Parts: sequence; C-alpha cells; structure tokens
Amino acid sequence: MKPVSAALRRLEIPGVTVFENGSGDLLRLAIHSPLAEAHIYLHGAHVSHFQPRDAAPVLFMSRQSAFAPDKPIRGGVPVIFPWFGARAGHPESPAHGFARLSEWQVESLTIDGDEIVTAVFQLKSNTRTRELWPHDFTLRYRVAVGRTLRMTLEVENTGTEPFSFENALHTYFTVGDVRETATTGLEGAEYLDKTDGMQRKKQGPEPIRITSETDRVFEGTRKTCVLDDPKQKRRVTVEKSGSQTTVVWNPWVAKSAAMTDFGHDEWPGMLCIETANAGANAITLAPGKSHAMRTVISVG
Ligand code: TA6
Repeated sequence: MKPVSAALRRLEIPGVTVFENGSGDLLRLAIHSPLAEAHIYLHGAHVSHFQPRDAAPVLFMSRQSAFAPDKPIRGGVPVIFPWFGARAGHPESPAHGFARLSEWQVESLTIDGDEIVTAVFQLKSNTRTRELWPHDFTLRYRVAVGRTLRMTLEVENTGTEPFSFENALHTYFTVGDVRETATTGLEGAEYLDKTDGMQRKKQGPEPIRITSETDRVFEGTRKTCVLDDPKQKRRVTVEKSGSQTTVVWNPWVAKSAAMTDFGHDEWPGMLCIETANAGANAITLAPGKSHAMRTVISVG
C-alpha cells in the first residue's frame, strides 16, 4: 500500500474526494460528487473512470490493463505528449510519449457552486524528461467532473528555445457493440489510414461505422463528434477546442490478440475518439508561450 501524503490529505474535499490506493497500489483521486463519480490516477494524470449520476460508465478500461509505474494504462483517457504514436527517428522512445508514464503532481482540488469538482495536475520537465526530450515545459491538466467531463491540457514552453510537440487526449469510450455504432462529425474529412500504410484518404458523406481494424488520423478538423451507441441507447458528444486532429481507433480481432494488456475479446466493447494535434497539426511554441487543448464529453 502506498501511503497518502499529508499534503494530498490537505487537498481533499470532505465527503466528495479522497486519495486512495487504486489498482496496482497506484495512488488515485476518487471523486463522488452529487453530479458524478470519477477516478484519476496520479500516474499519467489518467482519468480511468467517469460516470454521471443516473448514467452508465462512459469510459472503457481493459480488464488486462497494467497498473504499474513504468507502464501505460489501457483504457480511460491516456494523456499523450510530446509525440503521438511512434517517435519519428527514435524507435527506442516510448510510444505516445512520456506524459502517460509520468507521476504528476496535484496542484489543486476545488468544488464550485454548481458542484463541479475540478482537479488540476502538473508535470514539469525534469532530468528524466530532458533525457528523452531536450526541452523545458510545464504541463497543466484541468479535469472538471460534473454532468460532463471537461479536460484541458495546457502546455507552456518554460525554456529559451521554441519547440514543437504533438498531444492527444486518447479517450477510450465503452460501447454496447462497436459494430452497431455510428460516429458523425468527420464526413468529408481527410485522414491518414494507419491500417493501410498511412495512405491519405477521404471520409465519405456517411457516418463512420466499424467493420474492421480502424485507425484513422483525421487532420485539419475542429469538428465536434457524436458517437451513436444504439445498444446502450445513448449518444456521446465529444466537443473540442485547440485541436485540429481527431483519431478514431478500434483494434478489431488480430491487433487485440497481439496486445498483452488488452483482452482478445474486448474490442467490441470500446471505441477511441481522440482529441489531438498530430502530424501536420503539430504545435510549435515560442519560449514563454502556452497552448491549451480541451475536450468536453457529454452523454445524452
Ligand atoms: O490512437 C490510435 C493508436 O495510435 C493506434 O495506432 C494504437 O497503437 C493505439 O494508439 C494504442 O497505442 P498504445 O501505444 O497505447 O498501444
């Protein structure tokens, strides 16, 4: 059991939030407010669970996910920074960057007049991050839990040189049956097909339906997406700002079988719709400047 520090205890809001040992004895923040429930691990500032009152859980979590200091968590909302996917020219670098593998600090914890609980996490550049990526930065991640889940990732360049980065909120949604879902908001948008050698293609006028392994990187889109999930009789809306890339992913059969931290039969129950800036949409920040990317998830 990992002890909870006095500093964290002082941040707790009695009756609403508590720091506790979660899976793998990793520390997590548990939120039980009148509006919703949520769990956020300090490891990766990883939202692993979100459930509005009177609704079913919104996020998928693999039953085979690792919960360990040096491993990514498979499900929920991984925070991706400073590169998306494999790092070009650096096969030794961890996929999807180091933010999801890092221990974040808790900066503040508040509840407002509308009973929305906001947790702010921080990750600053350090010796380890500089070994992987030679830049100075501060990441600030605001997670506001209410009827909606609102996540804002702010990147500040605290160094003396400009730097370019990619980022993503790599959200895993739980769905009744992915083969019955329809995702709208990307009609006519161009994408890179990661299942087909990154070929550039164009989404047709119809909603996205999942009929095989799907891994599409839509560049140059600021659109809101709506995930229609007939089996769970609900729609999930993914609004965003400060993001020009949306990624849609389902591993289907073969890729699922190849992933050790994912159940071979779990693919029908999840779909990733990710708010990102990747590839041609990578962000360049001058010293002293900041960039914020936000996503708001609501269930109807
Ligand atoms: O966002 C989709 C993707 O880039 C896929 O290519 C797939 O690899 C997925 O992320 C999961 O990546 P991970 O490194 O978490 O196994």
